[in-house]
Amino acid sequence: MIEVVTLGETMIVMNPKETGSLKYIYDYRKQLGGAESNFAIGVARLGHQTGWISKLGADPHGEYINSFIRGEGVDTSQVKFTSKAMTGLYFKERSVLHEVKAYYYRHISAASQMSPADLSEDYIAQAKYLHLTGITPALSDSCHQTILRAIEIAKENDVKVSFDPNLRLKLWDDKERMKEIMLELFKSSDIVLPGVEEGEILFGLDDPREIAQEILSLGAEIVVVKLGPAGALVADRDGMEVVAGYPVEQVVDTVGAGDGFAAGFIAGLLKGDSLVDATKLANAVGAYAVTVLGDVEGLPTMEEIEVFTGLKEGINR
Ligand code: KDG
Repeated sequence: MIEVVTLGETMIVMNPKETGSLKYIYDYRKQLGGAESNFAIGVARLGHQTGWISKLGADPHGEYINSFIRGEGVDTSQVKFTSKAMTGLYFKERSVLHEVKAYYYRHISAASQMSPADLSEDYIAQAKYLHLTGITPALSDSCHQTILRAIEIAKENDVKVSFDPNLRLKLWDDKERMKEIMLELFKSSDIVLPGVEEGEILFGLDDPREIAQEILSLGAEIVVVKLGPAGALVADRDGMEVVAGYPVEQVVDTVGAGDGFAAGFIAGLLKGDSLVDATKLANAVGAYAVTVLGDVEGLPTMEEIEVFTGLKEGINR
């Protein structure tokens, strides 16, 4: 049985081998990334059955993405291929001016053509959690309708909805519409996992406690506000607590860390952890993920997390 289902776009990632303007970059490492499949791979590496719903181009990039994700143990039986549109693509750029800048080539991509008709009710209904992000409704109106339908199915079948706003400002022409849609999605989610910056953009608040309170008052049961290296604030109706993060000496790539965080949190809940322990696991997975180049390559197994957090000694030779 699939315990966690997620839905969203995955793209080819062109990761430059050097820093500086893309204008002068000639060598890239081809990888892949998509918030929801990053999350699915994260949960699978932590030992749980996961399924990813999406649409890919019937092209070599789509085949590569599907094989990679399936190879990580994620169920891809609900992934559809279309010859009418291409698999999305994005380039990362690193410079001293900013950590990572994304250049997207995903307008009218295959995934942006997902529609509610692509969903199987039985597939979502079998899960304990449905995980969604704020990227999908930014892709197209039909993608927005698709996640609303997925939420409806989840609600009718006692599947908990977890939601990471994952605001990608480049994807929204109308920022007011973005806010409206995010608030609507907060209201229909059981678990919301925002970052502090997202709280600032959406509510004009920079205090994590106030951000959590605001989202709880909209109806969510659990809110976890990510605080970067400082950890996270976890809140429900009974209280709030800051859970310290894990220090990382060498930060290599922060893209995908938030998805790793969400994967750790849901994997913690699946194994029956308290909210604080699930947040500890989330912090550890997020911290581990930033030590490796790539959106998914740094997502750890449970054994790696046990060594990383000092619970277990690693045997290297
Ligand atoms: O959270 C990481 C994602 O942002 C990255 O893998 C690519 O999905 C992506 C996006 O839309 O930026």
